[in-house]
Amino acid sequence: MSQTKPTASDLAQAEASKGLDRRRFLNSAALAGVAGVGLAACNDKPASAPAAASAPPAAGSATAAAASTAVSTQAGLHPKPGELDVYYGLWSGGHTGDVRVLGFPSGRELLRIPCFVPDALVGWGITNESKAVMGTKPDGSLRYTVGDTHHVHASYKDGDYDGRYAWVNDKINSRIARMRLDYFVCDKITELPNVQGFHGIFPDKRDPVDPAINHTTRVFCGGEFHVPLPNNGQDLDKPENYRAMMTCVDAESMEVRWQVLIDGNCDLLATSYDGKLAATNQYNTEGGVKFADMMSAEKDACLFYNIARIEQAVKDGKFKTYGDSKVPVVDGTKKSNTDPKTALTAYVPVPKNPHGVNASPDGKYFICSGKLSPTGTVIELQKVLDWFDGKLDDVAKAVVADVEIGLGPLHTAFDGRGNAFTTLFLDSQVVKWNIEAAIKFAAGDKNAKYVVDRLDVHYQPGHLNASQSETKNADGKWLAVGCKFSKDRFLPVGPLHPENEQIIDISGEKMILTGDHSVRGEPHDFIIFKRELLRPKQVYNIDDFPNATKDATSGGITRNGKQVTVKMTSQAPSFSMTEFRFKKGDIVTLHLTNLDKVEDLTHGFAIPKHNVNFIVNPQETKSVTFVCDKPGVYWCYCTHFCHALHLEMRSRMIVEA
Ligand code: K7E
Ligand code: CUA
Ligand code: CA
Repeated sequence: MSQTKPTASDLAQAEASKGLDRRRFLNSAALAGVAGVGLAACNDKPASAPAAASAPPAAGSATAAAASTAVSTQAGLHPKPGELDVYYGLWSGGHTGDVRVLGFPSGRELLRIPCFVPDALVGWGITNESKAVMGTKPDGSLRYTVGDTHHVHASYKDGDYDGRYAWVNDKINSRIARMRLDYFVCDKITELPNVQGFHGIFPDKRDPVDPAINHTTRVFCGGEFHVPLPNNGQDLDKPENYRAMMTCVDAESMEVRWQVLIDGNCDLLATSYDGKLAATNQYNTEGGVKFADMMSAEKDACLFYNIARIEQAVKDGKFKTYGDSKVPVVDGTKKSNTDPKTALTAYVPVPKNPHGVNASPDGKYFICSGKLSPTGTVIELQKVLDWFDGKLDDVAKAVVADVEIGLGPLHTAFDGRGNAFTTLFLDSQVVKWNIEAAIKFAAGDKNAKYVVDRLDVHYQPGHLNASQSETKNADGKWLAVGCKFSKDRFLPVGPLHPENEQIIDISGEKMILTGDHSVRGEPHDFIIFKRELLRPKQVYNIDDFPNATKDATSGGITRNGKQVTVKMTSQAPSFSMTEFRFKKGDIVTLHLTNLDKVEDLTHGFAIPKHNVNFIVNPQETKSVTFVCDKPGVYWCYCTHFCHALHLEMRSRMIVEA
């Protein structure tokens, strides 16, 4: 025990002794940001009874989870040395622009998959291959070096993940990245036209028309910010002409298939298990550009897209294009879609400024969170389909429950046993509630106790997700919660705190908090799924690389004027060339093939003073292009520990004047 350095708990105690109530302080700080914009209730509950004050009447029996001393007995929580995790987690990295791979339930970080932003470990943004994926300017430099990933989702087959792909959004530059889940690498990035603030993303789960196609073929992308169309300097001061769109991208080709012009700002996105519907939760259906204008209407919408009808409209030529984009855009605005028989879209009214829409694993419901309203809204998908079929007179009747669950509800996960788990940002809690009981309560049965449990989390949770929650095989074992503020939960490291990804055992009636995992900022959404759904490969197939050098003797240097091509190999502990010579002004493209076939035998290749470093995994080929502008000797060396003679693994690059 240290007598000199304060620990985090010392600090917490010191603060508590100053009379500062941490939980209440956090709540009032968070509330300050939304004061005066119509928040439905005021949270002034005492810290000792966190569940009581904000609980709706129906939650009378819910007890304060802080009092719980239950201990999780589920297997896998603390894997012993050498034991593997049971689940993979794919985490968005936020504005680090990457995707993180975590093992669960241990919470161990296994890998970061660079997508939109350069990565120094693997040389993403340095190699020619990664630059081609990321996109370059005419001079060969990267078009963008910033990104903001929020939502990561994987491809489906038969309602569960098939281990082929995952997709993630870049909110800053409206790009979608695809990752191959066999090699855990980003292989394609597409920039979406006509939109800004691409936020929600979700693959379809089966084809809307062809029942034989029971896997993902499209990925839907919600555009959040309103922009002029085309956004080329016109209509700058006519916000009434600004619009957002929902975009459909082909899962295989990654080409943009079509877009839908809509009212409001798309936030999150969900897709139905039957493939027929996608939905975005819309805020700012008022179309305001100023803060107060965006919150003036009492209701916003959960906006449903009839995918088959939209694609028929595109086929029938009922679309426009904007600016330089050739992408067909159909009209999904509210005023053009009032006749259910022909409507492409349906605007289901939900309390204002919703955040988050999630599909229940039984395929029946979409749940929208209120954010500014303390409610969860349950929408029955069959009723939305009935409206499109002319069998329901008012689409608002698709809402089968709109129940109070707590302050600042954002995102919802499921246990596959009929329960929903929603993050309460302002209450710093997760609320567990039963969907069928909520529907009964909404139908008038005031004895229906829909709130099952509440648990304090630390602090201000954004996304949460449960193991397998976004598949029809939700297994109700673990719940992870991405807490946006970690405050006192970890050793202080200066002003920038890590996020706190907490893990909760949800196998029983009561939730049990089992772990805090610090993560580098700034993850948002994530998915957790069984490890057996993936079949990762640890060695590449050399034939997949057209520029591979297949043995150590067949490489070499070829010159065409100032353009020089080097083909070389690595095999522990040496490179196939120990020396190469260039002339000042040469433009060199160097292809490096790693001939090692042994799993885990990765080499690096760094060239001092030339801004080059990258790795090659077993049987992989990568290339870099650089200019020899400074005569001298440069020791190229292996940066990735590979062998007892790793330090000796180098080549002498000579640049003659
Ligand atoms: Cu709630 Cu971008 Cu999914 Cu963040 S969003 S938390
Ligand atoms: Cu090769 Cu280190
Ligand atoms: Ca934070």
